[in-house]
Amino acid sequence: MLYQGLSKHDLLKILDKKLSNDNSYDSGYILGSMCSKTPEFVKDIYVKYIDKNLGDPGLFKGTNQLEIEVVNDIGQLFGGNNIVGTITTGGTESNLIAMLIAKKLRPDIKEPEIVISKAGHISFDKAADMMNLKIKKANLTNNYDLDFNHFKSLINENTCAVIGIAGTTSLGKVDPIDKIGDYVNGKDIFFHIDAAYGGFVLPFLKHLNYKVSPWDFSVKSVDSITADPHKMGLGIIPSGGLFLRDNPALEDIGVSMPYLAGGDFTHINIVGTRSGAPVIAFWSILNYFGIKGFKEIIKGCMDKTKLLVELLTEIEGVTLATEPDMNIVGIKPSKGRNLLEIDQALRKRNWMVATHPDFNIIRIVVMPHVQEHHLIQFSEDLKDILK
Ligand code: 0PR
Repeated sequence: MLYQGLSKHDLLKILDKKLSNDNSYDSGYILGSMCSKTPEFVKDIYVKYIDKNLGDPGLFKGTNQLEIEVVNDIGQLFGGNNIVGTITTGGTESNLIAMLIAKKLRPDIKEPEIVISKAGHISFDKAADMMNLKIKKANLTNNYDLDFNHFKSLINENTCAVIGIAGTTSLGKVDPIDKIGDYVNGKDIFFHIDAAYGGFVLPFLKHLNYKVSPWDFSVKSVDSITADPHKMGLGIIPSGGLFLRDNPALEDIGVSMPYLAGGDFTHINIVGTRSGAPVIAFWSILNYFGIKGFKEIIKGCMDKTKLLVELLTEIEGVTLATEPDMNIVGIKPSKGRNLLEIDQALRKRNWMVATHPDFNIIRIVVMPHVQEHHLIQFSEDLKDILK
């Protein structure tokens, strides 16, 4: 019953009960999520600054400066200088803003189109739906890579944006971003990179001497990048990021809000009122872990990914969809096995994987909360199910 005037003690008791059937990252059963546990140290910081509103940045000039600083630092990490942008509510909002910019930059196109791989995230379908864009999807090869020739063939004079993916949702694959960059170079087409997942993996993989093909602002024609703190950046939910190469044309993109209490401000976010606390939390996370700390976290995830791959090769009834490029593993049922049946059987044993029927794969994301013993138990259960 509502509005009883309960004490904090009673509220917590009731909430603990009501929320008791939520899953926890610590259980190890969440294997298919791209989000993870918030680092413990940042919780106090987040709560301390919880009422900052970046919808009215003139009131919170310090928080606004911190956002600029975070965007700039990440821009540098992504091989850029003079990078502008915003911390958003997630990859969807970042991708929506990027598509809106692309559309607005080409008012001359009557029926604008965007081109993306078939492995593109659903947020681009949402963008197409909301902004009346035609979305064209390029095929994948047998190894789930982008078929670049098909991709190229979809680009025409109505194309306002092409999207390269640096870490696909289903398998963590990276598109040939330098090739796309070369192709669109000199054409008036906005080149957006969706690194919602890979953005906080790839820079550190490079530091760890993994082979990483160019995916960021080091590719000359890249105009913008989505990269989410609330995925591998370990940020608070919600926090996404949109990073843009500074360009005078961007000045006409936002919406001016002249009546704000803190004074005139131009918004480019989809949302209006937005919390500054995730920005403050992410600034803290970056400065707490540093490059060294992130490298260690990514190394841990990659070591566990290798372990999972080894465990899977010993299991009959499934194969690896492809050699993982990052900490995402795709499992493919062997001939005669059914994806959804395997998924159901895993669910009965509490395992929560991500199932992609369109690619006939089960996805495991080896996030920092996933421990070795969870993967060992999972593969034993999988083996047992497939017996
Ligand atoms: N771009 C890519 C490449 C993504 O993988 C995702 C989300 C997005 C954009 C959109 O990000 P937001 O969800 O932040 O708007 N990828 C995950 C997925 O679809 C989202 C997710 C995260 C789903 C945690 C489930 C979950 O438990 O798998």
